[in-house]
Amino acid sequence: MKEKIRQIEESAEKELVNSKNAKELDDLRIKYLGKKGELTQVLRGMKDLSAEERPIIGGIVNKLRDKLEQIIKEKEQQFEIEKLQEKIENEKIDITLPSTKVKRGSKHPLNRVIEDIEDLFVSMGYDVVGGPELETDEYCFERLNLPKDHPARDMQDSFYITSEYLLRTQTSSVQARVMESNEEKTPIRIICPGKTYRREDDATHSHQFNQVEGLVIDENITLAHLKGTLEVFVRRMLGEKSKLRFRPSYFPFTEPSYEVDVSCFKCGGSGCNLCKQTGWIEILGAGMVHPNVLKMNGYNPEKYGGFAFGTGLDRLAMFRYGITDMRYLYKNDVRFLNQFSQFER
Ligand code: 2NM
Repeated sequence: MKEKIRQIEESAEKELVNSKNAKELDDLRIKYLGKKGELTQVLRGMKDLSAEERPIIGGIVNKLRDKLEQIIKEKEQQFEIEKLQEKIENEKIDITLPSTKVKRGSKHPLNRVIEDIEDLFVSMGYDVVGGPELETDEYCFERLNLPKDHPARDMQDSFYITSEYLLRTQTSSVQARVMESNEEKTPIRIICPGKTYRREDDATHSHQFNQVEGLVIDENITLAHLKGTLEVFVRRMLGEKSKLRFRPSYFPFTEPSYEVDVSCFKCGGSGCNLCKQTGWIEILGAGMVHPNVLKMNGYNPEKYGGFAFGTGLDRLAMFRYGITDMRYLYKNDVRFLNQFSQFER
């Protein structure tokens, strides 16, 4: 009996220690410790032993069973660790590999220009205001000091929908609305960016274009306020070295009126193809709000004065990014648009 147990011990220990995986280990557990296992058989055979032998053999078998169970437990732990390590090894991620490229869109050059202008004027206390693109004759012309028979109404050809309604030719219609609806007639500081429409279509003119107009109304507003404001505006948009030149001009809604030139940002003023050798580029119209405009929109011109200005955003975007044909801005060709992802602002 003892010899039999010794043999079981020898082979079981050897086989268990040499087992290579959980399955083999489990098979061996059944082989030795299972219901019909070799060690279990020995325990069954104990009923044939003498009373003196039984506790001795019983003790040996129990000790062996504990020992084998201990080995099995250790092997199980070992396989568990090996399995985990294999998993970690297989699922290892090389964080030094380059990532797959995520395609990102880019902001349209016009939106870049509009957002920059809005940021600048908001930082100076202005509100940004929008209004309808389909306008009435009243807000587009009448309230801006262009009565029905005024020759300036022919200055640009408009898209009339009916005899009363037209697509707005400038965003000053929005400003007329703001002046009118401000019932307390308190000071105003606004810019109005938006789409405007005229009947023309070539490389430098589109039938639809984008404008921003500014309006300030308060007591004691002078031309100096206008000049200072436009200087900040233009320097931010086209470079801090920019100089401004005011040329007397005519608009029905302002008096006096000016066309405003900026020193050429390509040659610095010495003359080149962009400024047609003049050193200057026209970019803005501006002036002091006409007393009639103030009066018609409910402001007392004895108490209040104001300045206004307007500029084409399309031309500004073209200057800023070196775009040669305005129509590129409206075609949405991705080969054109992708080029602007390089610009920070
Ligand atoms: C320009 C040029 C000069 C202008 C005038 C007004 C208002 F509302 F006061 F009448 N808004 N915008 C104005 C003045 C616009 O654009 C070239």
